[in-house]
Amino acid sequence: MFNASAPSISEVPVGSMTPAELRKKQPKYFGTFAYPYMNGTLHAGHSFTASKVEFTAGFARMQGKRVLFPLGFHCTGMPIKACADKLTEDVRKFGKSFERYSEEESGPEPSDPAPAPTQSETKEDITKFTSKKSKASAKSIKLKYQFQIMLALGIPKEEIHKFANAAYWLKYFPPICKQDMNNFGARIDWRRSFVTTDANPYYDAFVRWQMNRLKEIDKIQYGVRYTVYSPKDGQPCMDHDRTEGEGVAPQDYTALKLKVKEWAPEAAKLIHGKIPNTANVYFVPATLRPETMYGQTCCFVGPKIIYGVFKVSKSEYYVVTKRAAWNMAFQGTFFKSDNFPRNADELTPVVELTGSSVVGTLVNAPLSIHTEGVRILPMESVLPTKGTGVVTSVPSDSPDDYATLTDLAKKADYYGITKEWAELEIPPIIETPSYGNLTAPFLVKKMKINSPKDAKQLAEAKELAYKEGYYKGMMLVGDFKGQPVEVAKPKVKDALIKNGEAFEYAEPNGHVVSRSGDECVVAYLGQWFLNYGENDPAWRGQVLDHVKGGMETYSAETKNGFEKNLEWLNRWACARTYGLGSKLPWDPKFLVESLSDSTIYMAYYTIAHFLHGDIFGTQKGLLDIKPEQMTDEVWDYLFCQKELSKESLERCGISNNDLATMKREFQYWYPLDMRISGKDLIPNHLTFFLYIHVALLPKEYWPRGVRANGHLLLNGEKMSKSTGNFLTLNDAIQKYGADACRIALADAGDGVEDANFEETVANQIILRLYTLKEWCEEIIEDKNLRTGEADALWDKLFENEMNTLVQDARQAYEAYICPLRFQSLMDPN
Ligand code: ANZ
Repeated sequence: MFNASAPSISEVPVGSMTPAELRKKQPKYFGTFAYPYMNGTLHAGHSFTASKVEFTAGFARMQGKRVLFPLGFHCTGMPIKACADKLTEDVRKFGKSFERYSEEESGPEPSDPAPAPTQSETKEDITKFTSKKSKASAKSIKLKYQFQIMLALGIPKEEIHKFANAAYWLKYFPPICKQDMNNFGARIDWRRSFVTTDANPYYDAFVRWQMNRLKEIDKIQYGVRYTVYSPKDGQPCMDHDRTEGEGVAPQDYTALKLKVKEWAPEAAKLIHGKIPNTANVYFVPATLRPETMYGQTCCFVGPKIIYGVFKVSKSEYYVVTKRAAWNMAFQGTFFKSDNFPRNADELTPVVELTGSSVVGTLVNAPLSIHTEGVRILPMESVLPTKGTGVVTSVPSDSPDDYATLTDLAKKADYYGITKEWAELEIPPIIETPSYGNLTAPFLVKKMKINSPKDAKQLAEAKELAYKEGYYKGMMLVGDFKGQPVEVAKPKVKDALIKNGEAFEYAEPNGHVVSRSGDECVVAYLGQWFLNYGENDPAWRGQVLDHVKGGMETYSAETKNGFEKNLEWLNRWACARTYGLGSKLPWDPKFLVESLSDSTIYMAYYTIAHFLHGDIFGTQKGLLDIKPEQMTDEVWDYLFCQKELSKESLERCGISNNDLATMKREFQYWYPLDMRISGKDLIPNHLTFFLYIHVALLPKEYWPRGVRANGHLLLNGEKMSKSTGNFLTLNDAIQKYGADACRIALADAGDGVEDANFEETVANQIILRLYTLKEWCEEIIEDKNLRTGEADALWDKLFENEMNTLVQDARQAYEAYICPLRFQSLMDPN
């Protein structure tokens, strides 16, 4: 009963009714949650998500529907491979049983088995894993080596070396996951399970098919673009590969080249003999407003910031922060793309200078009306963590610049500068309807900003100035005079770049740390990407329409989350060089990235059991089909509802009957009724899931519903390995038993807001269940009870009461709320 199948083609012959009619005649329910990542065991958070499918599936069964609740095992991506590689290193260092490791090298060894991260948690770095003793004695133990983490996972020391082979993880964890889910009482159809990656050749064929098709319809493209990148890993670092900085994207700047005409005396001394006299040195500010460059009157540096002078070529040097130079190193400035550095030591400045030492330097500012040059001046608010740490100043349009310059001129002596340097003429650059042609001075005066330290007001003024300038401004000077700013901006930028006076520069718009602990940069890379977002508006429009129109999201927050995300989500790099996965069919040096191979695998569940009898595809499935028979055309036929040509039919060698049998399963179970996952997957996995369904499948088979969960708290607090407030699924079942766990999870919450697993509730439930059982047994034993017809008034009242409860429960389930407040159970009165 828990291994349901579609009505067979002998029961309901092909063509005797449409798939929709069949689904109506014999109702079905197909629910899935995100397959868990196999670098560890399941925890209570997984069980919470799983319980939503489990309960809705159970309800559907009681309504007489056929129900499909399958589960696969996700192995694609970096984490398993990264841990296996670390273990290889540990074994090399300490021996097969780590016998050469001495205790003093690291802290104490943890004794408790503890869980690994989950699919929705893969951002967490399992190398930062800390063990739990008990909540009271929770103490974080830094585990330096991967083998220690494995010990913490409860793996015997002698076994650990086997995990140095990534394939071993795939063998080890899936059976544990299955056991835990079975112990939890989840009624999963295990016949349809599989591991991802090329470890299962059928799944591999399925992934290759989707990649081929997406490329053919131009949804996958190749291009050079800015990507968040880990120098240490030597590859892009996407959301799932990060321990910090989820959602952080590249920010593009125009990097302007301000040639030094005359060094300030202190700087001149410092660079003396280090840079050839004939070379040009440039201060390189990063700006978002190239169209304002006509109005530059000086250039700011942070007086305490340390800058490097970096050699670009024999005749060219740049003054920027080391951080900016490191980003530039991956954008073609210092290194070629086939020779990117791995280590920051490979990029050392010729000389380091503090900001204060360069104050007074005269530089030539491209486009500025001050053709005789402008000065480098100090600005306290320059951030060392943004742009190049060099900021060109346009007081006509930047309130920060105007406020700083006013202050510098007022207190020139205090700042140790010549007053005139801060008093260059401020030319009008942009005409705006609201603030005139000197936006920044206007706003600074209007908002009564008296000092460059009025950070909050300045930020507000900056926002107003930027918006007004961009959307309503008109150029008053330069080659694009009379044109709107919006139009002129890219033209000015292009012209500057063409003249060799600027170049593009990008950096992450926030702090990003990779799982390998590396601070990420932005690289300019050639790569394969899924063309999500604004560059394919028709595709995005279809997805948006489906979210707004056809799809059940169970809550307004989830719907809004999708709508917002669809607005900003953009191209997604879908190929990698490091990790486990399926190879890109047309460029096999790349692997399909982990969020890109997991978008329509729910369709694979519908036929997996026909293809293979075990998760690796080594045993025959219900039909005798070899992986190589699953050609792209066969997948098209099964899922995209395309005809199979005579040649394709011959080429695959699968019988018509077998093909029809598989297609029936897909057409019956699809569309997916409910996909469920943590709400943190809305911005990536769940949106990709919609995009790819819409791109590949006919509308009839697009997802019917997506439900997003809140995070599961444990006893009202965030679950966290480092605080010890953590519960594996196995622990929970050992402690409370499956029934109490299930009820406590049902009681934990239904919405997008955080849910809460209360251990006291789980405990009380055990008692209540016990009392209930006792009471039932007692009543059954009671010989004094009346027998005969149940037609007395009390019988009718009792029946009526039961019917009301059934009705209520049904309504609650239909509204997808677990009706399991268990009032009567929790509150026997
Ligand atoms: C010239 C300019 C003219 C600018 C203008 C603004 C207005 P947001 O939008 O916050 O990203 N900037 C660049 N690097 C900086 C740093 N390290 N510390 C402080 N400010 C920095 O700001 C981008 C703008 O912030 C850049 O564009 C730069 O000033 C400044 F009318 O360049 B602008």
